[in-house]
Amino acid sequence: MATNRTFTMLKPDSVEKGYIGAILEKITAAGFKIAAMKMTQMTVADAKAFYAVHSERPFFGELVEFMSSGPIVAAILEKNNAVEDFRVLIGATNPADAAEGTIRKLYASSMGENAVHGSDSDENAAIEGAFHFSGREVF
Ligand code: IDP
Ligand code: MG
Repeated sequence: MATNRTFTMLKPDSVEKGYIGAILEKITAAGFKIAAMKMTQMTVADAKAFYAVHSERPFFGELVEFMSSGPIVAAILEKNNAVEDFRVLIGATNPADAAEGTIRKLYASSMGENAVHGSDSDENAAIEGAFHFSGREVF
């Protein structure tokens, strides 16, 4: 069954390059409502915990270093079929493979520094949202 919420992060590359406004505009123009949002920075320990599922992958160290390197914008987004529709909006992990008009095609520079995170399942959307937000921060 389709859920109505997903979780995203505008990654450190997006924040550093000044793309917060442009990316949020794409997200809201696509019909997502913002249920929670904050600028924050993950510690190395936070990034290791958030991406624990990837701990055996060869890029894990690079990923943890990058994701803890600067501020991010974390958000919970609401829309019918949110998880699947948001993955379509952001495009493929590697921006070279991302479809025209997707956020990664427009704003990502590499496989690692790929502008945005999007949850891959309803279950992970709930886990990832709870990682970053307390109950009083979600509307
Ligand atoms: P996704 O973000 O499209 O779901 P995942 O396979 O879940 O992609 O990988 C999580 C993140 O790890 C990616 O968004 C990217 O930042 C990073 N990553 C994935 N594969 C590589 C790689 O081969 N080299 C460097 N970083 C990678
Ligand atoms: Mg993923």
